[in-house]
Amino acid sequence: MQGSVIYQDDQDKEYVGFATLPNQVHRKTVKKGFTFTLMVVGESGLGKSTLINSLFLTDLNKDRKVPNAQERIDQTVDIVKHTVGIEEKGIKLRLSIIDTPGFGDAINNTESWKPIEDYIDQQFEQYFRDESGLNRRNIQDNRVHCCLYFISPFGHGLRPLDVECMKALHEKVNIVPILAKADSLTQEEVFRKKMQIRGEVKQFGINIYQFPECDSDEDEDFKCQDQILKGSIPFAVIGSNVQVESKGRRVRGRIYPWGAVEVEDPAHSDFLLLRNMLVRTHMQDLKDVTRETHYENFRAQCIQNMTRMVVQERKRRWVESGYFPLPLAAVDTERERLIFEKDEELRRMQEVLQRIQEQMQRSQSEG
Ligand SMILES: Nc1nc2c(ncn2[C@@H]2O[C@H](COP(=O)(O)OP(=O)(O)O)[C@@H](O)[C@H]2O)c(=O)[nH]1
Ligand SMILES: [Mg+2]
Repeated sequence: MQGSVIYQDDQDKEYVGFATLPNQVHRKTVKKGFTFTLMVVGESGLGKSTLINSLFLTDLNKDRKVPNAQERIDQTVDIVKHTVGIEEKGIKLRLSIIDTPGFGDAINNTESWKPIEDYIDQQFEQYFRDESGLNRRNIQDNRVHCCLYFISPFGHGLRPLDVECMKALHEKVNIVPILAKADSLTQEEVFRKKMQIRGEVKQFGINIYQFPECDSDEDEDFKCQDQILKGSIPFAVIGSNVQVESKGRRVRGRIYPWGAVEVEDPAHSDFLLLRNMLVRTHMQDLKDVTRETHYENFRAQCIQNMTRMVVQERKRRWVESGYFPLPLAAVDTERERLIFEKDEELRRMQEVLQRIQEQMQRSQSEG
């Protein structure tokens, strides 16, 4: 029976025990807690700070006091990181929110998104450095997993600045487009604007976050929810920092002479859809795509740059010493590049080994 696999019947099967693997993984993650970093980006005054307050800072953390009308949010002038620890049914989530100053106010807006792009890169860089260091087990993951990009409800679709900014960021972070201040549009206008923005995203080649395909064996209800989610992009949202009286209840909303709009009413906005997507259904996928696609791109780029620097440094040393082990031109060939890359890897491993030895010696002499 060479080459074939024999599956035993259930009754005489001896359990090896790997069926507990999911539990083990789950327990480990639960113990460590989950982390997630969300960023808001877009023109000034579109309600970014208000929305993140509405999304998380109060709703998920009920002990926090709800600010009253006087405690309005000040204009954001710097990139600010808020971190909240949330615990639900014993599961810990460390949620970081990066609020960015709105751009578009300056006379010259060229590259006004640069500080945001740099911020995202810096987090990758830090992770890359930690990952190549000794303390790999305790790396803090500050990479930005999702960027809510706010689009004005007042313009005609995307502005040139929006297109430029999204294109500067789309290979670094998962962009989820948001149609801001949806209460200023009628239902029909919301529908038409969504269609227009979706068309423009395609037309300008902007890669927004793609929701994963639904598995065919999922139940019908799940598939239906998934369709609604995908059809709602860009999410039309309403934010508010105050609680209002509506139909005898106190809810987060905005009062107008003609009535109250409720942030969490699905008939009024996609707020709940967005929050469920971020927290309940797609948090892990956003993290996976960040790690597997965006961070991987960054890492590959770093290694390429490092190799180039090593090659240049060797060339420089050869020129200085007047010793050429190979024709200089040959150094640029693919084979040489790979050899240098391996050399570098070896050198790094030796460094790490040496550090471990030093540490062991130190702890022996201390003990
Ligand atoms: N109509 C309307 N106004 C909003 C909404 N969200 C925020 N605002 C108001 O818009 C102004 C700017 O909000 P802010 O959150 O500071 O905008 P940011 O500059 O994008 O952070 C404030 O006066 C908010 O009260 C919304 O959904 N609808
Ligand atoms: Mg702000």
